[in-house]
Amino acid sequence: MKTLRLLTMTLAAGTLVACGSAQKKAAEESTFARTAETETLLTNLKKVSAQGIMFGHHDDTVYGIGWEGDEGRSDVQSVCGDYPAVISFDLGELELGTEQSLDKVPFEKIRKEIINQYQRGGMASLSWHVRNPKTGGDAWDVSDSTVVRSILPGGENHVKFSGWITRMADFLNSLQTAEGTKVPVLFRPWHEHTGSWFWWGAALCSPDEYKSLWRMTVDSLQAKGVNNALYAYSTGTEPQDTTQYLERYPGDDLIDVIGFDAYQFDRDAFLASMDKSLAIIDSIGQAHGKVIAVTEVGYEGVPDAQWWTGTLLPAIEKYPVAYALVWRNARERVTHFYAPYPGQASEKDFVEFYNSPKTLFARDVVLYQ
Ligand code: BMA
Repeated sequence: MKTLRLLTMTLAAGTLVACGSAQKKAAEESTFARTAETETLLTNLKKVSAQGIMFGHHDDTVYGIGWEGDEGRSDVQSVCGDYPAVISFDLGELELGTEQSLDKVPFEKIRKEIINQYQRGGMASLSWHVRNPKTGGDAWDVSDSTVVRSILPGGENHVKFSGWITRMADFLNSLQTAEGTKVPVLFRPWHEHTGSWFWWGAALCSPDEYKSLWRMTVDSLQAKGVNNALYAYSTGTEPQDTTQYLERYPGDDLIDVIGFDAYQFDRDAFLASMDKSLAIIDSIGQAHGKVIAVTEVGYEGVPDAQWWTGTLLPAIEKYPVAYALVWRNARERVTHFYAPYPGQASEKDFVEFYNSPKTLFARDVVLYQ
């Protein structure tokens, strides 16, 4: 079934070639345009949900349960034989100029794995648990409610934060293959802002300040030559309707993918909130022509042996979701994992999930042709 889908996607991709060269020309004409590969990725993301839902996993190839840094290793690949179609990484603490992220992954390794993921035909998504530029605390430091204002133009931390953005731009610009092709990525900063656990959260800044934060971020990255990024806006499950979802939306000109992050604690509550949030993004996605995704999802420790086909798949399959991504298998906190690994209780069910014609892994997708 996977082979059949691959063929369909290859045929569909064939029709994109002509379009790709037109985009390349457009990209060359404007300093701020995106590279042809980035435009092609966006075009294919818009089509992919007609083929299935891409599976994603955070930090998939950098560590897992009982291992760290093994070349080519992935808990997901060990269980089902293929890599996730989407792998996300977090760039928290890149802004400090240090060598490793807040989760102790060397940025050099992240750079390498983003390029590897591109070369296997999948997508990389990047979140940013950026430190608090005012207090010196971490992303979760919500002790001061003027941080966003302080980094906007005219604010006392604007110059400092501009330096942090420069480091981000340098990293994004450095994502290049040996042949010099810039690798497209999905950048997903300022996430879960409808809650109030990060310094950019709902109770910590006004809607206008939040929107300005986004505009400043994208404008600064583009001004520094970042032309290989798509941008994702992702809330928590707080919005109850489309108006609430869009209250802090920075604008169609800035955003390519809209999504939300949702975790299971109680199954019924999870299913209800998935359905509510999916209906919201589906309706906005159609009205605004945006790709929709479940940007983070999961059930910590996956204690339900049938969770993949019994809960996750039924929750997402009714909607044209491009991808659903589960959080990390923390090697340093062994109960903090969201994907199966060999011997884990949901391993067999995950293989069924993988075999479903509705799910897509790295070998199933054509994103750059
Ligand atoms: C959280 C947890 C933390 C981690 C953070 C950023 O959800 O996994 O341990 O530091 O994400 O990756």
